[in-house]
Amino acid sequence: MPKYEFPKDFKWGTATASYQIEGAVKQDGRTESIWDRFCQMPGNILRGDTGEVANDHYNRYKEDVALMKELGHTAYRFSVSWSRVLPDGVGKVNEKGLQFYSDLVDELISAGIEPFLTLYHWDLPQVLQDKGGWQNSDCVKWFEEYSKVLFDKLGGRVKYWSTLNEPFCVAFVGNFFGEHAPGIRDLGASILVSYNLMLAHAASVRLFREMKIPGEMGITLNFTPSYPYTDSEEDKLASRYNDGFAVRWFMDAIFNGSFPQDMLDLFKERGITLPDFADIASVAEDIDFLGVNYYHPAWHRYNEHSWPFYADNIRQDIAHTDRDWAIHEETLEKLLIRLKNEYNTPKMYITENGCSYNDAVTEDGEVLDYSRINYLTRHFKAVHRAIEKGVDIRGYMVWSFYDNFEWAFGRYSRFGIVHHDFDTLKRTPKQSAYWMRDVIKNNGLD
Ligand code: BGP
Repeated sequence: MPKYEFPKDFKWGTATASYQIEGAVKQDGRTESIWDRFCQMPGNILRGDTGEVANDHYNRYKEDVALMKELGHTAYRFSVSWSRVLPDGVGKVNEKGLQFYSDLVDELISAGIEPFLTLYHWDLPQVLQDKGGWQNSDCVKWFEEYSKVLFDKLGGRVKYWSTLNEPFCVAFVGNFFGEHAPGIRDLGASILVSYNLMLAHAASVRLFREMKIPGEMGITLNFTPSYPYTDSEEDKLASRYNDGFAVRWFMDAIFNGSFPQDMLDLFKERGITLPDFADIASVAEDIDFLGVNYYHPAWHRYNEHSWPFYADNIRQDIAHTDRDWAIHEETLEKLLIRLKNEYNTPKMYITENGCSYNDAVTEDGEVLDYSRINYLTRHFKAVHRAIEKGVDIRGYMVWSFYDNFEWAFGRYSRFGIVHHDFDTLKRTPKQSAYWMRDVIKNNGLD
């Protein structure tokens, strides 16, 4: 028996997202998404990279599923490209595009791998963005229609569904920081987007229940917990605002049907015109699970000139990954316990966790990513501690299956446990993939 044994039937695997791996952007009737458009604008993506080819997963999914099986995976989290399935955003279904996901799901099931499907992982059809995208309140209807197409086709075969991946990134990284598609920099607009996303999420959950789709429905949030840099009251305030932004904003909406009052007050004080949030209470639909994406925490120091949260992000003198993300697994343990205690969360899955390192294949054809094994060991154990303390966690999906198109960093940030050569498209399992195969086999680690 391993020293850190996980619960029976614990799901182990990896996560990916459609635009990051599929490539085939013009194949079989897929139309442009906001990410295809965003990548065309110079300066948006490191060294001008795009997801045009990425891992060519659309044409190589069988090979990929076979490799997952070989590596012992029992779960796989992926997302659907909306513009592949509904090229006009709404209306006519593209049967070929939809069939791809049906075939992928069959392939996974016959390999003994449980599919976890995310409806929306950031690649909105450009035609819908042209109508205002998530700022247009019609997006709730659009998302319901899109959800229905997938429930109809895959309901029963897919048992784990997520509405959205990281609404924080969709709303704020895409519409406030402007670092992701659609590249808007407007705090007010991003708050409206966050509200509409929550309404769309809840509408999709209700539809799932009405259609009596068997299985579980949830959502995936990303968390960047904040610590005050010092014990001063000012630093605590700066940290509290960042916590409101990066933890409580969506958790309060989903579990309490409200947005945090201190954040609403701050936004008003900062002169932001807020929506009326008339339907926010309806967001608190029961979900079956919460997907937790966690990479790193942040430390905040008060700065009266910093807009809008009065905070500067301070780098700590601890180990970081090559994306300069602090390695701090205690935060994950604390976060899971806190989510349970403060929100009475249902069961949770770690739907993303992992690290980027500039891995290369050696002359002997190996990838010796010991730093990743170290990172994952520390985080697996932290999750194990949270489970021992009574948090109901049912699975762990590492980001990512293979190196892929990492959004603004393109191919220049490698998160995979499988190495991907972007020129030859060759997949090479890294040492971490073999190490994880043993963890899965033993359902734990020492
Ligand atoms: C999450 C996304 C993933 C993945 C990961 C890595 O925010 O859900 O799609 O990309 O982060 O980080 P980054 O996208 O910043 O490279």
